[in-house]
Amino acid sequence: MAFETLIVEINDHICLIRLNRPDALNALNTQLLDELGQALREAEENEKVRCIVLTGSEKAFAAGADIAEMSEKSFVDAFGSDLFAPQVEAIQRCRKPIIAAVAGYALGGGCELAMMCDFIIAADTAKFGQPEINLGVIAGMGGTQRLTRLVGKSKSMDMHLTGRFMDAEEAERAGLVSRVVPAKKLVEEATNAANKIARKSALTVMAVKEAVNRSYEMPLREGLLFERRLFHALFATEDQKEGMGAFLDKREAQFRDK
Ligand code: CO8
Repeated sequence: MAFETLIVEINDHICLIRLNRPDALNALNTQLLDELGQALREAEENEKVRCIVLTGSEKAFAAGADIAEMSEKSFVDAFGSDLFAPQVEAIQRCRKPIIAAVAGYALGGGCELAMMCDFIIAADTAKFGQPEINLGVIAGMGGTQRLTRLVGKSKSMDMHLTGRFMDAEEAERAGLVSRVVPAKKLVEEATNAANKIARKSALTVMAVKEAVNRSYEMPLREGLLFERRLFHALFATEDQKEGMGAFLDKREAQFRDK
C-alpha cells in the first residue's frame, strides 16, 4: 500500500519505515499512526521481512502527538474514541522485532513511540523528552509507565514534571537507549543490527521478545517460570539442534525457522 506520511523500503530482510511529515517534525497525527499500524501489519505478513527499523528525519524522530489536531478535542472526543488506543495496540501487537533509530527530537508521543519499539539506537543528536506538562496534559501513550521502568522514578519524574530534554549521552547512561552512534551512520548502524537479528531463528527471536516483554508485566517468580518454559520448549525446534550442532561442528548455523 502507498502511504502519505511514511516512506517504506524493503531491502533483503529488513523493512525500513521512515516517518515523513517534515513540515510538522513528524508530529503523530491520526493518519500517520493509522498508516504506521498498516505498515507494521504488512511487514508482519510479509514472510521476507525479518526485522523492522523505524526512523524519522535528521531533525526529528517525532516531536510528539500532533498538537494542532488535538487542541480542540473535548473529553468526550478523547475518551469516547479511546484516542490513539487502537493505533498503539497495532504497534504493540507486532511480533517481529522493531528497532527505533532516533535522531533529533523524540518528544512526547515521539519518545513514547520509540519506547514501544524493542530497543532504541540513538544518534548523537537525539533529544528525548516528555514535555506534555507544558501543554496542560500528561503523557498518554505510555510515557509515565515505560520511561519510569527504563530510567527509574527520579529521572522520570524530573522529565515529566519539568519537561526538560535528555540528550543522547544521558539517555544511554540512564538506560533509555541501547547505544549512541554518529548521526550520519544512524540508519546504517540500525540496519546492521537488524541484519544480525535477521540471521537468527525467527522462532527464537519471537521467544526473546515475548520473554523480555513479560518482565514488565509479571512478578519475578512468574517471569522466571515463563522464561524457563520457553527455554524448554525451544528444544522441540530443529533450529535448536542446528544452532548447537553448528557450534560443535565449528560452522555457522543455518536456521530454517522450524
Ligand atoms: N504537533 C504539531 N506540530 C508540531 C509539533 C507537534 N507536536 N512539533 C512541531 N510542530 C510543527 C511546528 O508547529 C512548526 O510548524 P510551522 O512551521 O507550521 O509553524 C514546525 O513543526 C517546526 O517546529 P518549530 O518551528 O517549533 O521548530 P523548532 O526547531 O523551533 O522547535 C521543537 C522544535 C522544540 C521540537 C518544538 O517544535 C516543540 O516544542 N514542539 C512540540 C513538542 C511537544 O510539546 N510535544 C509533545 C506533544 S503532546 C504529546 O505528544 C502527547 C502524546 C500522548 C497522546 C496520547 C493520547 C491518548
